[in-house]
Amino acid sequence: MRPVPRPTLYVIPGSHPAMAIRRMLEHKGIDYKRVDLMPVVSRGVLKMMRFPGITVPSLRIDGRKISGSREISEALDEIKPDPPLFPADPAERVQVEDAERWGDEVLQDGVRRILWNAIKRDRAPLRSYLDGARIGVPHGLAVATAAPIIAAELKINDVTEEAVKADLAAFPGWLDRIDGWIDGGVLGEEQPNAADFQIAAGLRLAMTLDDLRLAIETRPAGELTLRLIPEFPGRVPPVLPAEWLEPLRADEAPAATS
Ligand SMILES: N[C@@H](CCC(=O)N[C@@H](CS)C(=O)NCC(=O)O)C(=O)O
Repeated sequence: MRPVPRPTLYVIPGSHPAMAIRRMLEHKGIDYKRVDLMPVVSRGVLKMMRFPGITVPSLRIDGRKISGSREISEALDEIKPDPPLFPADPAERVQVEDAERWGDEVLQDGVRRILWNAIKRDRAPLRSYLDGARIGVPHGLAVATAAPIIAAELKINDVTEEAVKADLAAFPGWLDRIDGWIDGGVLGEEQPNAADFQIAAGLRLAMTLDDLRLAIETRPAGELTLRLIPEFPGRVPPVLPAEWLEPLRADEAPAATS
């Protein structure tokens, strides 16, 4: 019998959905090999390897090629049901799937836009996201030559000033929604589910920005995030315009005492 090859996970350093899948694999005790790809270049590589999508995370496992964090979380439960990433109860499962979808479509995209806008303002912190990554070129060189990649990412992800301002204005509401799910038992139970990992990864990347960290870490959402993902490479010192951050600052203010 031929040995079964180790699953291979394709990631981009600093990718939050890729981190969600890394933690899911670890949670399930699935040994895997990680391949770090450079952003943008990743698209061509995944296409060449005939993955169904051109984004990370993409996973090769049991002879299957799967792209997309939600597709992968579903497949992982089929491949190794224990511990489960989705509840057995159908109504509870729908709630977790809804939260996971929101974490993917709203939070994930918003945090990605905020991060690339910050990197557009100051490219130096990009190097900190490469900690521990093997991308085939020296990290200093990668950052020094990153201008075309940054420009492409701003375009690919529609990172307009308006969109980022709107994301930051919406952020306190996103945190309220997540805290509400924790309160209602959809997130934050002892056994983490797929939505826990998806949302914690989005918030964990957001917490690498000094501009956002305080507003998140003081809340139940922040506690959950640090419990599930204590380590995440990268740090961006304050760089976003103060007026864009006002909605978050208002949220951070301690309750008034009379
Ligand atoms: N929402 C999808 C897409 C993920 C996605 O867009 N990943 C980004 C990295 S966070 C990517 O691969 N971007 C390609 C690039 O940067 O060139 C998922 O959760 O899998």
